[in-house]
Amino acid sequence: MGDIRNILILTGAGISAESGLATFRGPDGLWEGHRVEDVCTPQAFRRDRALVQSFYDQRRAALAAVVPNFAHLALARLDAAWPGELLIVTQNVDDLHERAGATRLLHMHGELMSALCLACGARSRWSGDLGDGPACPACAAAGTLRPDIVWFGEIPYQMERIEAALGRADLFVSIGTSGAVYPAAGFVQQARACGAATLELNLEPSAGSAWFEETRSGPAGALVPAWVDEMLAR
Ligand code: BV8
Repeated sequence: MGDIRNILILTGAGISAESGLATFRGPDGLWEGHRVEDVCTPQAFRRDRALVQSFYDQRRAALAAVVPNFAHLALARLDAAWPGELLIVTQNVDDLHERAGATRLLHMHGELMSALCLACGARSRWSGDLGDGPACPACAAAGTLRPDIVWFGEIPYQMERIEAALGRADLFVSIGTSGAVYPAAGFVQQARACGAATLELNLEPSAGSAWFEETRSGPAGALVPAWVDEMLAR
């Protein structure tokens, strides 16, 4: 691996698994509780608002009972110490990266702890339920708040910022994602096309493993701290 200054790190549900949050496609996957079409599309929200609101209300409430794991803490340590550019692009909607101390971070698929107003478009920090139709903090309209989550068919947040970072990256690292959902699953190809080195840290090979120059298999709680130690020793 040549000289590395700019790092882009993509994370998925696998990095939060050891904190006790279910992944989407594992044996206990969230989706198995629901068909994805029933809870993760705008159509589902229009068809059964109460079901979708309660699905996200339950997940938002569950955050209070979990804490960041060694993988989140190691990435925050790298974020604080790395002198070059570093950006954590997470597909996760939990707040564990922030709670571990990461700052150079963006949620491309939104956040459980944020509510989006269908009336005024404002995004507000939110920790309670949305199912009971609370008023929007910005425009006071009642019953217009939806989860600030990017559903299938919706455009992920901050794509321009992500594309720009991919173009500058010397190293692209993917942690705990199955590579099942686009555009995130295509980032490794874009990074390679721009000359970045590529590394996958995952419990098992993912759909995109063949695109990575190096893949390491194991739990993120062990692989990520070891990798961060390597980077900070360079
Ligand atoms: C868009 C928020 C246009 C919701 C999510 C046909 C072909 C290609 C694409 C499409 C197609 N038809 C439709 C599309 C587009 C579609 C898509 O990709 N569909 C797929 C299903 C084919 N995508 C979209 O609609 C996206 N929008 O395309 O807009 C556009 C694009 C660009 C520019 C302009 C316009 C929007 C998709 C967003 C959906 N929202 N999440 C919520 O959280 O409730 S998706 C959700 O699943 C995640 O956010 C993540 O992105 C995705 C995959 O989940 P993972 O995080 O990877 O988790 P998973 O369970 O799958 O895997 C866990 C991994 O961890 C496993 O590999 C496992 O081995 C590993 N692991 C487990 N334990 C550990 C571990 N690893 C380490 N340690 C452990 N302990």
